[in-house]
Amino acid sequence: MSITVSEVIADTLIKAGAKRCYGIVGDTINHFTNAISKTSLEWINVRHEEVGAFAAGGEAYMTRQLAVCAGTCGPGSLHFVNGIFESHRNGSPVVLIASNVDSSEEGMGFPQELDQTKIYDQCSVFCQRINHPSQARRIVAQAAQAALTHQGVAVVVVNGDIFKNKIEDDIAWSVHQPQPVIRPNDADLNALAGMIHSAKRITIYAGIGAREAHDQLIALADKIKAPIAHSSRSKEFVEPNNPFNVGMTGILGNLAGMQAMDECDLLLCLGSDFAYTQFYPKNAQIVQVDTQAKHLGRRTPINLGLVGDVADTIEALLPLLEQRCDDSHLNNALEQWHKDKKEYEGKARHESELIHPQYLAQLLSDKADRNAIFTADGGSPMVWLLRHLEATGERRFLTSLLHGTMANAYPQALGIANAYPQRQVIAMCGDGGLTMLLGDLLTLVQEQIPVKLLVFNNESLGFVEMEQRVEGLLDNFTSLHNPNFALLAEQIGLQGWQVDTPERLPDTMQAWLDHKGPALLEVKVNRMELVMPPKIEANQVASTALFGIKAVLNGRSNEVISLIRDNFIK
Ligand SMILES: Cc1ncc(C[n+]2csc(CCOP(=O)(O)OP(=O)(O)O)c2C)c(N)n1
Ligand SMILES: [Mg+2]
Repeated sequence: MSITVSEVIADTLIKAGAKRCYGIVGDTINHFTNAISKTSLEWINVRHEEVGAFAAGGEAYMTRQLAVCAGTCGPGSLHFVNGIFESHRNGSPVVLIASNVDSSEEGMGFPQELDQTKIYDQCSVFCQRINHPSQARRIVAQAAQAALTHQGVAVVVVNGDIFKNKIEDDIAWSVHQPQPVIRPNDADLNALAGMIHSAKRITIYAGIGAREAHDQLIALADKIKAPIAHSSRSKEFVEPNNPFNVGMTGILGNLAGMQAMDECDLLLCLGSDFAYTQFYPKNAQIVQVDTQAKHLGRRTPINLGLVGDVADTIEALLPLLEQRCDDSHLNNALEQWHKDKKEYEGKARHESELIHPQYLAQLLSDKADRNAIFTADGGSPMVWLLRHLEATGERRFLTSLLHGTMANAYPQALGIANAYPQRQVIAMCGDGGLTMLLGDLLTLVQEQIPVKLLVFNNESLGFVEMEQRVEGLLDNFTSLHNPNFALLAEQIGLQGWQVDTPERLPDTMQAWLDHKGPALLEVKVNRMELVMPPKIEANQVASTALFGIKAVLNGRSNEVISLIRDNFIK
């Protein structure tokens, strides 16, 4: 049967489970988008391709199904790059159809020509060109299979003219997605059981690899009386209904999580590739279990490295373990965890005319649906999400924790809301983050995608301001002169609210959440807010004090007073 390359690509993606394709039409992909328009693959017309990449990534991250982006040659396909990096790092199965100039012009410096494979090779699990029209179904099937099974982005580069070619499509290339059991061999499991039996104080550190292992983690923790600390990305999976949870370690973490790791004599890192070497214990034995052997021992020296899926490995390990009775290490950690939670709750109270962002996040947690889906911009919104939003088991969270980009929140929410039209989808935006990619608010309006945007308006690049102050620098280039975001939203067809006093916040937030379509709530939050790490090092205090001295000398003593009052006396 004779069929065009465009039709073959669309059909292969649909058969692999893709529901939506995000992008902007034009020259080299017009035949492809024309083919899509005759299929069930929905085209979502964004205003900036970076938003399209974040949206596809958000959808793919939450559903673990394929989402697609497509772009024109040169700048059109180049614009996806930051959002594609995000998906590459967080493991979302996205396929990017990147196009290039016609084959007859390639290599001649034709306008808009550029080599997409050189760009995308570094942020993909698969990056290939369709060199001959007959390869279309085979290459796209391989791309989809790589994205789904290696968890990341697959890029297929196509010259504009190739899309139009007619081919005989008579070989049934298709996509395979096996679900193997992965566990260490018996000798390795026995070695692990031996280490567990000889240890006195065991802590579990659970990463994103434990996302399917909630019940197994708890069974293990109960058997060996171990507190469970978790990475920021696994919060949504590990925290709910977990009597062994003690929170997180790291700069965004809390004291209980940090101490549970510091004070153990055996640390079990399960499905975690936590990058910050300084937060691993110095005097403990460390065991790491990961499905990828290349991750073993790359963040800290380890005593035993095992290849396994967390759930499969725990299930095979449990019969080899004896029930432990001594729960003193566990109880110490839990005691500290309850203190940490009280401290967070204290910071989230409002006692003055200022709206603390912690209070705002806590109120959101209390009011949002039990199965709401939240995204947060890189910057301080990400911190407030991790510290103050309750994980219920049904709630889902996504922030840019590995790529660390700004402006991810509402673009990711845009894709997520397409995939889950029945659920509340809430984007926690920085004023810097929102304005970086402001244009696609129009897409929310045009497509009537009911994302709820919460803007933390602190009139600054607050996270960086905090970094600069902690380093003892005077804050430079961090101020933002903002519009009234609520009015701006109204102008372009979103429902908008602005709140600047704590009293009006609860009712307004309720009205915003209850609104049926896309809606924006702008809240003027306190600017002088430090993201306090779990343990304040002497050198941080010293350099923050240095900021104080510099600020006073520069006639900014009011700011020093605010900083101290809002962060240390509250
Ligand atoms: C694309 C990008 N540019 C710059 C940075 C560096 N950066 C990290 S957080 C941040 C400030 C974020 O400001 P805003 O969105 O207003 O959030 P806030 O921290 O003020 O709540 C900046 C500039 C980054 N991570 N990503
Ligand atoms: Mg800000």
